[in-house]
Amino acid sequence: MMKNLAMKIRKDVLILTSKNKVGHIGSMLSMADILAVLFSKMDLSSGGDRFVLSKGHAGAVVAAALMEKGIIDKKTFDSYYDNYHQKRPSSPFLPGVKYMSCSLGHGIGVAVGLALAAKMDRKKHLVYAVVGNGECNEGSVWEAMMAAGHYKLDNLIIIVDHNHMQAMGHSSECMDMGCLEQKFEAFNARVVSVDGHNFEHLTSALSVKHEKQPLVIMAHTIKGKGVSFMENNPDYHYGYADKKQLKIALGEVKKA
Ligand SMILES: Cc1ncc(C[n+]2csc(CCOP(=O)(O)OP(=O)(O)O)c2C)c(N)n1
Repeated sequence: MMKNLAMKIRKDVLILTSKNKVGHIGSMLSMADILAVLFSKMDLSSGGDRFVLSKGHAGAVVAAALMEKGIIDKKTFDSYYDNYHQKRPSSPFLPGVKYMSCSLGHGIGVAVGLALAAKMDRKKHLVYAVVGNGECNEGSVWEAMMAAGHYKLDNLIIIVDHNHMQAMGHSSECMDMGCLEQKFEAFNARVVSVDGHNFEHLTSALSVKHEKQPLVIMAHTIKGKGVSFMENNPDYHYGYADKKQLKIALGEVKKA
């Protein structure tokens, strides 16, 4: 079921970005499996769990997942890129989504605030945030993690879409951060490392116990996953599929 959901999400964003001639398709394909698992587990009802997308440039993939879960309709999804820059960071457009960051490095800080507020209000909902590995170059990520550890935010779950790439290429060459797991651990997070395209690994990681600590799921992924010529190809950070490529890409995604 989740595999099918992920396939539909990939198909949706390939078509949408191609039609609108907008980039970041590689960033979206790398997190499709994460969202398929996460949105199957999360309470997506109003007043339920909260979601923050810190790597907001991939926001259309969240809209696709919400559409496939029946939360938004196709018309809303199809209009995602209309007035894009006004809409992207706002929550009413995508229910349950509290924040989609345009400027990288702010999502965890927002998620920490939401989790802390939930604790203060004695609310039981959980706060989930997806962050990019390149985004972890930003110091604000670590300031936020310092607070998450200090306040023992065990209602906060952060998933790092660790595709080992960022805007201009491979992270080891752009800005080598070494072992990201150790860095999150140093801020008192419970860290689990998984294959971010393995539905079972992702599902069990979401159930790991993390008393008095935030949980960080380090999801090792492939940028552009599912389309052979997009995988690990920096051209598809800012790129999208043209008409000819779209046909091939959709064929590959359906077959996978
Ligand atoms: C503060 C800031 N600097 C630069 C950018 C431009 N930018 C958009 S996406 C991106 C790379 C992000 O890499 P990563 O977090 O690894 O996400 P990926 O797309 O690889 O999944 C950059 C530098 C931005 N949006 N915000």
